[in-house]
Amino acid sequence: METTDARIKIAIQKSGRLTEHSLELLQQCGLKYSRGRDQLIGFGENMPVDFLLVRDDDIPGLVREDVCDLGIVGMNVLEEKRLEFRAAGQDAPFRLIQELDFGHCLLSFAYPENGAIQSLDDIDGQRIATSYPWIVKDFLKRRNVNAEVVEFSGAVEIAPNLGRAELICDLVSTGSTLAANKLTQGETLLESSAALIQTPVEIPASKSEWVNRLLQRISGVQQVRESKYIMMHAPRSALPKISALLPGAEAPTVLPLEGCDDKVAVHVVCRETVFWETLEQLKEAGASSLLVVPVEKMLA
Ligand code: PRT
Ligand code: ZN
Repeated sequence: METTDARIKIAIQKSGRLTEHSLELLQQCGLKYSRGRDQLIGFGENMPVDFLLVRDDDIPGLVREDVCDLGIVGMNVLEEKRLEFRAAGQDAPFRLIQELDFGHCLLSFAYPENGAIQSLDDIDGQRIATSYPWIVKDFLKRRNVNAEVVEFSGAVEIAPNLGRAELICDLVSTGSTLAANKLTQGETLLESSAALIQTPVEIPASKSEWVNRLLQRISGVQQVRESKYIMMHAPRSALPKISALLPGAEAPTVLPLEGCDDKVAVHVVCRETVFWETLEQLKEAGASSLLVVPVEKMLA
């Protein structure tokens, strides 16, 4: 029993838009795993970390009930469940650890093209089809709008054509589903991405070391994706201007250049995307031999 209790369980989506990214994130944290015969559990081989593959809607509940220590799920699902739990008198059902850099989408209203509804000002008394009834009701209440919410579990975008609703509220990423159904995107209620959550229950000492390690590695993986290591030569006098141009950089390392008194080598880690424009500005400020290389691992 002791060994099972000390293993960390992470809930991730079984098959959907977040699955591949979630598995990739765990792999980038160094996890090697094998899948159970039923494919519903992944067993960590080199860390005391296992994952459960489940429907995304079940993830907040599994983490809230401490069946899983951690979970990766969309902020849209989290917010919907948070409001549902709150209505049942259960506050703070899970701890949000950090937002992740995948699964980006918007939860927005959408109206039939060229129809009577063109904005939220026109929706009093109308029916809204959505898979996010709690978020929509909460939004309408705060805006003092009186509209009816019709719950749909999927294919929300066809509701107006079926005559089941006058407008919809659904997730949008590229916008092509709305366009294909002749719907125009309206006001956005929520900007979402995947997020990492933790159980509200205190992690037992037997697990806490590995939970902390894993959280630190996940945070490191997220930072590394944007980070770049920049190297350049620069006149000593241009250093203040160059430092100011570097996005999200810590103090640079300045190294002497053999046989060159007025020029130095500057090395720096930038924690934000480095655009061509920044490189051009650095060059204008006097930098030369600019080199930008990706960072593979980072431990703050
Ligand atoms: O089976 P399970 O319940 O686990 O999966 P699911 O069908 O509920 O979820 P899934 O895999 O579709 O999405 C999982 C998560 O991905 C969502 O909860 C969001 O956090 C995130 N995500 C990001 C999206 C989208 N983008 C998205 N575009 N989820 C759904 N969509 C759908 C949207 O509902 C609409 O039908 O894609 C369509 C719109 O896409 P575009 O590109 O045409 O605008
Ligand atoms: Zn789902």
